[in-house]
Amino acid sequence: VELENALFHALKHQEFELYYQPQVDITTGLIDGAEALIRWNRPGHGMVSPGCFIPLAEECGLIGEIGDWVLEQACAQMHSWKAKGLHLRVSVNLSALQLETPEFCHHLADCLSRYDLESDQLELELTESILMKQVDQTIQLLEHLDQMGVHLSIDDFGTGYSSLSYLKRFPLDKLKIDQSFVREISVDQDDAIICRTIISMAETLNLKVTAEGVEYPDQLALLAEFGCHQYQGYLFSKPVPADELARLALENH
Ligand code: G
Ligand code: G
Ligand code: MN
Ligand code: NA
Repeated sequence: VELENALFHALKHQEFELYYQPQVDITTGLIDGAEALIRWNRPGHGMVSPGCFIPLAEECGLIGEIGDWVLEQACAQMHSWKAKGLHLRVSVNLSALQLETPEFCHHLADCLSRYDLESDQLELELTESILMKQVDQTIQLLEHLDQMGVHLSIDDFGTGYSSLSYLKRFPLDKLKIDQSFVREISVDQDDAIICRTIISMAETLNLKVTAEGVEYPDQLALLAEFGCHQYQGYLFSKPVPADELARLALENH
């Protein structure tokens, strides 16, 4: 309960901040997007990881407001980057409860238009468990988002239970290979095969692939060989504050 109150307080007193991790085009080596990752600068506690407080926010019903704040903040950031000549696509992580809110699409469209953004500048990251929850309803919703022009990706891909037949039915743009498969890609033959298989399946389904958690050049070299499009990871940069991301993107062009 104490933590719950602290979360509520954090929303009101702007203790949240979005960090951004570059997404790098493997062929060109250029930054072509960034994933927004929320941080909580809790007074007296330092930076608190979302792994700790997002599950709690989901339980206590604050995830709706936090999710709205994240969308608003990400759009405001893209707007201000645009003014500096930086056209970066930002991807935002969603919780299941956000998608279930009836006004979600409306709120999203409103946010994009208030900040004068094209909808294809925004990407939404969904997990397999979100997608598999109520498949038919989810497909309808995703089709609406797809028609709006928003990009859709599956986060932590490979760790859930999505069936291939459903994958084909969702209007997706991208799969993000979970970092657990990337970690030992150069030493574990099974992980290498899993990555290669995801990439070739994605090609068949006309989806882009982002590899997550890339820390070493030999991991990147294998992913490049398998035809992976994009990567994120400490090899290029950890998640950084918005100004730092802008600096990285401007010097990398
Ligand atoms: O950045 P870090 O690796 O600590 O993130 C931990 C987890 O928190 C990841 O699973 C990530 O998807 C999740 N996360 C980060 N930011 C957000 C957010 O804005 N909304 C939701 N729902 N999850 C987030
Ligand atoms: O679940 P999701 O993929 O949204 O969460 C991404 C998480 O992975 C974030 O907490 C981010 O800080 C973390 N992360 C990003 N790059 C790397 C990396 O190269 N290595 C490791 N171990 N974690 C990473
Ligand atoms: Mn993510
Ligand atoms: Na992920």
